[in-house]
Amino acid sequence: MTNFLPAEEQALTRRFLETGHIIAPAEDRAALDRIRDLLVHAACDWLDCPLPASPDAFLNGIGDRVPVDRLNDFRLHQIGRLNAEPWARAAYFAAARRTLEILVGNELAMQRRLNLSIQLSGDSSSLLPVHADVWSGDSPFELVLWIPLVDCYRTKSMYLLPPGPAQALEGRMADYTGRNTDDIYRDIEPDLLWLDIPYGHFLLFNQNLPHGNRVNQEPEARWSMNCRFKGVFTPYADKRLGEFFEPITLRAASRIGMAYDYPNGFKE
Ligand SMILES: O=C(O)CCC(=O)C(=O)O
Ligand SMILES: [Fe+2]
Repeated sequence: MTNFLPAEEQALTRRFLETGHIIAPAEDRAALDRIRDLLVHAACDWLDCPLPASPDAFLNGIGDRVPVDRLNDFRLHQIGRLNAEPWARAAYFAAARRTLEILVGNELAMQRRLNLSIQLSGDSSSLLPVHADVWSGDSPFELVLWIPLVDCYRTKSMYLLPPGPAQALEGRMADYTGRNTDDIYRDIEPDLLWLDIPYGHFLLFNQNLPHGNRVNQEPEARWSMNCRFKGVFTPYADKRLGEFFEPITLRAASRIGMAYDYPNGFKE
């Protein structure tokens, strides 16, 4: 295969293909801090409390202020506030723009809503069992940009099955017919990568690989955001352009081509 990518882009590509993910420092740290501040402000409005001296300690300790039975209300409030800010998606993109351009493309479609996940220590009510997004209506051309708002490690983070074991699992998938996802989890557990992602970093991963989370056994709350990106002209599955995805970096030639109509009565 011809490959005119510069050497450093080829190296990143190889690493991503081999491991199914990249963890790297945010490319625009101020943009990420701005998102975190927005969520801290929104939380303080909901809780009717003063702004904390340490956003990090406040977010990690949110379980002391929000009871589990109000967690979903709280999370929906936070997501609403996040997506109401016109700048938030641009800031999210800025946190990993260069890496997305190398691994996905420079004409991108981005999910229209940012997702937010909050997992309190010991809470089993909002777990995602092992899955690949592509198994349930996502296109195999999408990557997920996952950004934590607190340090995420061990069970406070998510796990990913790397490409080798994932391929082996796909080969014996028929064996699991009629069994549940816990059976799959038990079988793949020794091969799982628990991704260690400190605040200030992003995770970009291949959602065709099995992934998920377990009960957060660490003492603090997990806060993470996720959002999907794909090449704007790559095939779509259930999540459509205009509904779920929106183009964010269309180039001149594409805009010209999309707007072009052959002249009236034109025949070859
Ligand atoms: O945040 C997690 O633990 C899982 C996220 C996930 O499944 C996704 O973003 O596709
Ligand atoms: Fe997923």
